[in-house]
Amino acid sequence: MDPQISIEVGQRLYEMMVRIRKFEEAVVELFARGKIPGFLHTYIGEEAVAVGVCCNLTIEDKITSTHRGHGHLIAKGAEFDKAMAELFGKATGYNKGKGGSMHIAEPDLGMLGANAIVAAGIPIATGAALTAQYLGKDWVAVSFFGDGASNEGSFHESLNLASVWNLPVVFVCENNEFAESTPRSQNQKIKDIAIRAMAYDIPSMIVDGNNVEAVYLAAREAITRARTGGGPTLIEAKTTRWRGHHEADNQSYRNKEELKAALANDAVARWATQLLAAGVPQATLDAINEKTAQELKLAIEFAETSPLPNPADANADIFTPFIFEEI
Ligand SMILES: Cc1ncc(C[n+]2csc(CCOP(=O)(O)OP(=O)(O)O)c2C)c(N)n1
Repeated sequence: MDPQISIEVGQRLYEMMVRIRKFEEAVVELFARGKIPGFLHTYIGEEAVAVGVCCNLTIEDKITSTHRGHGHLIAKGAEFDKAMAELFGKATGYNKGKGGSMHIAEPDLGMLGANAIVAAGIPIATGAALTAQYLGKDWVAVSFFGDGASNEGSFHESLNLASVWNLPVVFVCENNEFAESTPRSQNQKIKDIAIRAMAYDIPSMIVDGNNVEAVYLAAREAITRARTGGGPTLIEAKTTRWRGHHEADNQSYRNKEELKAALANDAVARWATQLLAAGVPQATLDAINEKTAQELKLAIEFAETSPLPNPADANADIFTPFIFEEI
């Protein structure tokens, strides 16, 4: 374990990864049983990225997420019960069941939203960083997005403005080498996405996204730079998506040997090994797993027994209700 990381932080990193892993494993099963409507894109295999970054953030800091957003939400401090209820489409969810898996948001946690539109969170984070600068707040904004998203115009426009205006924003590219079923080699010629930052005179870092310690330390540097007036950074985290693009995708296009190697390179197991070597007792890790499993069990019961939203409330909490009234 790197000496810059205390045992306390190390355990926190482990706990947050376990929280995401267990939540995602549960929703996979619940989705298969028809409990969760819509599409489900899981974050299994990528936990170390959200956790390594978000463990450096305060509740005031803002993040934007993607269609693969549960991990970011949990890493930013979400409670399982309201998150699970939202995925079930229940009235007790974070967004009263109107957001669901791909549009879940909780501004009180600084989580400005998952987003079904690829790359749409990047300008939102950039705008949040502009807000901080304009209002003289010391929060920073972090945008999580995929390798595919880095081909979108909004990625390039956001990096350009963030650079020109020296905004307190960190761009975190979760490079899992796939955009849906398309391998990156078919839509990008560059070896590393980090190189794109050079075009905007933004510093960049490449990290092993399966090494939570490496992500944590890289993010700490980038977030400190942003918070102290040093402007934006692009972090490229090389990671692996374990499951299909979404739960209806059987991944027939994937190289099975590569996938097997990725499963053997599990960030959660790797970090557990490091913690044990640093002297953390196995019983402590077991207790974290047990506590998380208990909380999850209660959250599933809460979601199952919660009411669906009242159709009469369909126009509440939205910006343009009159449009729906006129239709
Ligand atoms: C603007 C836009 N274009 C296309 C899509 C369809 N789509 C959904 S997810 C996805 C792939 C995104 O890949 P990446 O950004 O690498 O994220 P990952 O799924 O790998 O996490 C695409 C093309 C979309 N939702 N929005």
